[in-house]
Amino acid sequence: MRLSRYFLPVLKENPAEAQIVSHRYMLRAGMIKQQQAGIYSWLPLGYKVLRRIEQIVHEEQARAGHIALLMPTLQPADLWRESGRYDDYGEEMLRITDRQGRDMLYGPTNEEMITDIFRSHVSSYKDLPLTLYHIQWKFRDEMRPRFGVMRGREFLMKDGYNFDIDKDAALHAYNRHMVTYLRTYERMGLTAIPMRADSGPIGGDDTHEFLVLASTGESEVFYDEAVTQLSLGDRKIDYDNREEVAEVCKEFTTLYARTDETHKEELFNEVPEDRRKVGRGIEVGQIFYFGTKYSDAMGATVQTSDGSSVPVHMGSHGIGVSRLLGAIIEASHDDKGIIWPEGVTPFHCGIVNLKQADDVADTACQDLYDSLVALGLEPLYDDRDARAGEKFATMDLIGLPWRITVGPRGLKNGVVELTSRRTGESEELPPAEAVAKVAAIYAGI
Ligand code: 5CA
Repeated sequence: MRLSRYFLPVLKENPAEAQIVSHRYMLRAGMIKQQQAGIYSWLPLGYKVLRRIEQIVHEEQARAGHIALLMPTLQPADLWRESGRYDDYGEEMLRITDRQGRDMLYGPTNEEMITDIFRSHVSSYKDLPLTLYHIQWKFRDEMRPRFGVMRGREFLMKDGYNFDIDKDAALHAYNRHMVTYLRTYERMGLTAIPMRADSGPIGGDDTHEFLVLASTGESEVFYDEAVTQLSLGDRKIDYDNREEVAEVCKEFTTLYARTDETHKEELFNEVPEDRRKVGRGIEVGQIFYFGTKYSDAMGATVQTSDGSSVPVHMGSHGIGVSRLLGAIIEASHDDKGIIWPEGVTPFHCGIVNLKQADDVADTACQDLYDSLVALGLEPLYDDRDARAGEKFATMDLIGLPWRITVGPRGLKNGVVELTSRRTGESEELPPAEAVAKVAAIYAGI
C-alpha cells in the first residue's frame, strides 16, 4: 500500500477523552473512530489488525479440531426465556421489538442459540465430541463503557461451545481450550496468565480467566512471579490426548495466580516472598465448564450406546477479539507510539523515501516494494511529499516492527537502512539483503 493513497487519519494532538495509552494511540494512529459511547468504527489500519487477530484465533481453533460457523447478532427472546436468562440478564441486555411486536435482543453471548442448533441436528453420541465456535459482534449495555475498545458496548468476541457425552469428555474440551488460548495469545506476543475465576451470569463451577498484566488493567491480580516465565513455545501438542493436554494445563495453573474475586491470602502467603506479586491485569478471555445447565433447560439430549437418553455436557469459551487490540498496545508501546508484535502487525514493513520525486530514490523504493510483495509480504510505502521527521513520526506512531529507509546518500553506496521499531537499532544493507532479512523474520512467525 502507498500511504499517499491510503486512508490513515493520524491525529497530531492527544485526544482529551482517552485516559489510557492504548485508547490514545488507537485514536491518534487513525485506527478507530467513536460513533457513540462504547461503539466504534474500525478505520482501515485498525480493521487490518482486527483481521490479523481473527486469523490467528481461527488457525489455533482449527488446530484443535474446533469448527467455525456464524450465528446472527439478533436473537429471539423466546430462546432466552427457555433458559431462564431473559429476565435474569438485566440491563446489560439490549432488548428490541420488531414490527410484529416480537421480542428480540442483540446477543451478549450465544449459549442458548448454539444449544438450539445442537438440539435441532444432533441426537446421537456418535456425533460427539463436537466444538462449534464463531467470531461475531456482541452487545452488552455496559454501565461504564471506557478505555476505548477495552470495555465497549459493541465488541467482537470469539465464542466457542463444546458438546460432550459426559463430564470427563467435557473437561477435556475445557483443557483443550485452555491450551489453544495459551497458544493464541503467545502468537500475538502476549503473556496471558490463566487465573481461577468466578462464573457470573454464564454459570458453572470450573472457570478460568486469561489475564495480560498491565498497570491499566481493570482487575486486581495476585500471582507467583514464576508464572510469567511459562511459555508453550513451538512444542507440538496432540489435542486428542487427554493426559498430554491435562498435563500442559497443570503446568500453567499450578503456580498461584488469581484475581481479587477468588484470591485467598493464606494460599498466596505460601508463595516465596520475593516472588509474591500484586498487580493489575486485562481479561482477554474466559473459559467455562457448566455441565448440563443449558441442555437440561432446553432439552438438548443424545442417545448413548446403550440406547438411553442423556443431557449433553457443555462449556463455553470466549476470547475478547476487539479488546485484544487494546491489550496488545498496553503491553507493547513506547512514548512514540505502538510497537506491533510481528504476529499481528497491520503491515509487515514500512518503506520511507527520504527524497520523494528523486528518480533514483523513487525507483529504489518501488523495487523494494515490489520485491517484498513478490515474497508475500505487505509493505506500507510512505511516498508522501513530506519531511523525513514527519514520515518517521508517523511510522513510529503506527508501530510497524520494521522500517526500511531509502535516501540518495545511502543509495550512492548501494545501501538502505533497516530499523527495528522495538530496539531502535539500524543497520545498513544492500536493498536485496534488507528484503531477505525482513522475509526471514516473517517466515518464522
Ligand atoms: N459465553 C462466554 C464465553 S464464550 C462469555 O461470554 N464469556 S465472557 O463474558 O467472559 O466474555 C468473553 C471475553 O469477551 C472476555 O474475557 C473479554 O475479553 C471480552 N469482553 C467481555 N465484555 C467485553 C466488553 N464490554 N468489551 C470488550 N470485550 C469484552
